[in-house]
Amino acid sequence: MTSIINFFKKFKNGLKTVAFAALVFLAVYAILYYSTSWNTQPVFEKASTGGSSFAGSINSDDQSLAAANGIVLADYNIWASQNGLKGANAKLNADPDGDGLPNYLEYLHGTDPNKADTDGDGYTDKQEITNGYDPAAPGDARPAVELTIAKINVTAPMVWSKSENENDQLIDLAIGVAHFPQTASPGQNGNMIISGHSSNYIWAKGSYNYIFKNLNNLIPGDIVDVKTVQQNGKIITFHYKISEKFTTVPNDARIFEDSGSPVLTLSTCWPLGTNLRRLIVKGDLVQ
Ligand SMILES: [Ca+2]
Ligand SMILES: [Ca+2]
Repeated sequence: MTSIINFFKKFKNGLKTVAFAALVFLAVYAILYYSTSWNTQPVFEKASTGGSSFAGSINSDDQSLAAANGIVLADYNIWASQNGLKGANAKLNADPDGDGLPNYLEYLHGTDPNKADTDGDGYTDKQEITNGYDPAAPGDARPAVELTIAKINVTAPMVWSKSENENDQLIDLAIGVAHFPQTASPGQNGNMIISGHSSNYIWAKGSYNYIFKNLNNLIPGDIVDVKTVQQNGKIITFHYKISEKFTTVPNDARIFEDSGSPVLTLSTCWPLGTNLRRLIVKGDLVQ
């Protein structure tokens, strides 16, 4: 009988111990739950509406890449999911089709992240973008480009000049500012040279005869925007921050200098009303 009573006493004490241990566990868990960030989801996952496998591959590098390029991760996530990208292949800087163009640029350009040559014209997406062609339109289609310099009230279409011949250039300058052939494309590595009129004969045709007349008002730090519009409607705007300004002779090697980094060179005739010299304004690509 005594042993039965002892058994129940021990059993009762055992229950007390288990109950106590459970209380301690719950208390510790509650403290940790509310005192750590375990209960908070990464910002991306809160915004995510896409596949769950993708969310796990996003890290802080992806988040900063997205922020630097104006990408809303929730939208990117939907796009990645629609294109069947999972795990490591869904990361912003992954390149599942091996065309050299990371996913976030495929997203911005509206190209196929699983197809190196989206428009099937024999050139990879990266080749086309690097050389200023529309990666989502076959053949030699160029994106439409608009140059905007808010400070001096300039907005003009950029003409992709095909010839270095001066007379051909004048035809292009009548309808906008002119991209000098074989120089870098918007946002790409190299020196992109764009020229515009600062003055012209009063009888000259065209709406852009004085487009760069106030170029001399720019100073280092001012911003020039170069907007590209593809046929699929994708718009990407590149920003260049003015770094230097000088006047020189028309064939000065400094105008054409190419260090490989993305630089914009704006050129116009100087002094106003003459063709003697060039006013040169240079800028570096910024985010
Ligand atoms: Ca790619
Ligand atoms: Ca292509």
